[in-house]
Amino acid sequence: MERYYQEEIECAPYEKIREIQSEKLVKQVKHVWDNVPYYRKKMEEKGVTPDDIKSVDDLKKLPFLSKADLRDAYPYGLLGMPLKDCVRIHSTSGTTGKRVVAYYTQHDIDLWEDCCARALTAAGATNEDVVQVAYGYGLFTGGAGLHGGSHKVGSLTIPISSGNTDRQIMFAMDLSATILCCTPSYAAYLGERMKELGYGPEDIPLKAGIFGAEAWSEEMRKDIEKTLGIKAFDIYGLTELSGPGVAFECSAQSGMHINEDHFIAEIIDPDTEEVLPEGSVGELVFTAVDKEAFPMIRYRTKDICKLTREKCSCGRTHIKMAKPMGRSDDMLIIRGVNVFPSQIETVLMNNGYAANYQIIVDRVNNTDTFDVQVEMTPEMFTDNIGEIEARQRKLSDDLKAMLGIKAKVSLLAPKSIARSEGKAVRVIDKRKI
Ligand code: DLL
Repeated sequence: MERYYQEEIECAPYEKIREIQSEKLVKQVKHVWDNVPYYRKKMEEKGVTPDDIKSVDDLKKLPFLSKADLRDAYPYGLLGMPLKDCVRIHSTSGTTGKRVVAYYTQHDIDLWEDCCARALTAAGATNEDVVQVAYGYGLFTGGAGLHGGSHKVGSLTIPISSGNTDRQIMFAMDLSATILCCTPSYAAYLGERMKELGYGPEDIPLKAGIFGAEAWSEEMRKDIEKTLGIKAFDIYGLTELSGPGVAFECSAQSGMHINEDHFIAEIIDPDTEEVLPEGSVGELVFTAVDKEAFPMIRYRTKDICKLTREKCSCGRTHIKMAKPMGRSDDMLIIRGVNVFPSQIETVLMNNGYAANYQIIVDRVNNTDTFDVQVEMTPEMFTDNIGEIEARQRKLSDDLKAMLGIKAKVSLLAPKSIARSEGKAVRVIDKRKI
C-alpha cells in the first residue's frame, strides 16, 4: 500500500495545486520586491512590478536568476529576511569561484524537512524504521536534510555521516538499519566492501535506499539493488533551493515527483531562455514560492532533463522530472560532439562493468583526446592481454555507437580508481586546467 506523508497535498488535483502556486507566487514576488533589492533591480530592468504577477501564467514575465547572480550578490545580496530571523546556513561543494551560501529561517527548515519526510515515506519509511544517514553532515545539505526528514517521520535516525565504510556496515547490521541514505556512488562502494567482507544482501536488513546528489544511470540502480538487496529510490535537490527533497521517487521508480506546492518547475531552452512545452528536454528552472530567507525566483539549475504530468500509479499528482542527464556545465564537448558522462556510464554498465570509471579529456596538437578508463570487476579480472584487448575493442565500439566518436578505452585492475564517499569525480578535463 502506498503511504504518503502529506497525502492531501501530495495527491491534490492539479487545479488545486495551480491555485496554491498562484496564490503563493503573488505573495512571494511581493516579498522579494520589498526585501531583496538585488532582484527588485532585475525586475525594474525588465519593466515588471508585483502588480503584473497575478497567477502562475505570469511567471514567464519575471527575470531569471543564475549562479552568476548568486556570486555577484555573495554573501548577503539575495537575503530576504533580517539575519536575526535566520537560524542556519548551508553551502555548496562548488570547486570554482565563491561558494553559494544559502540561508534558512526556522520556517524554511520546517518546509525542507517536510519535503524529505515525503521522500522517506514514499520509500516506505515509518516510525518502525531505522534510517542510516550516510550523506555528509556539515555545510553540505544531504546529511541535515534527510536527518530532519527522518525525525519528522519518527524513524530511528543514525546520523553516521559519510565515510568510515567498515563502521557503516557494522552499524547497519548491528542496529538493523532498514533505509540507507547516501550518494549512489557511495552505495555502490558500500556494496562492494560488503562483498569483500563476505556479506551478501541476506546479511543486512536494509530494504530501501534514498540516493541522489549526483547523476546516476538506470543500470547503476539495478546494480545497487542487486548487491544490497534493496529498492533504490532517486532523490533530487540543490542547496540554492534548500537541499535534497525538491523532488523524489515513489514506488513507480520512473522519475521524481517535484514538490510542486513549494517549487514551480519550468523547462527552458538554455540558449534562448524560451519556455519549452511539457515533455521537451531542456534546462530545469525553479521558483521557490515558500522560502523566506533565500527566495529563489526562476533559478536556472543547469540540470538537463524533462518533465511529465502523466498519471502516476502511486496516486501522487505532482509533476515528475526524469532522471537528469547531467548538468549543462558537466556536458563535455569532445571533437564537437556533446557527451554526457551518464551516457558513458550506461555503456559500461551494460557491458557488465561496475561504475568505477574515469573520463579523461585533453587537447593534443589541437585535437581533443578522449580516454575512458574503467576497472575490470574481480570476476572478469585477467592478465591475458588478448582477452583484455578484445574487451577494450568491444567497449570502444559500443561507445562509438552511443556517442558517434571514438574513445581510447583502457581496462584497469580492480580497485585502481579511488572510491568516493560523496559525489564521485568522473571527469578530468585537462583542457580546463
Ligand atoms: O546535491 C543536494 C542533495 C543532497 C540532493 C542529497 C540529493 C541528495 P548541491 O550540492 O547543491 O545539492 O548540488 C546540486 O547536484 O543541481 C544536480 O546537478 C545534482 N543532483 C542532485 N540530485 C541529483 C539527482 C545537493 N538525483 C546539484 N540526480 C544539482 C542527478 C543530481 N543529479
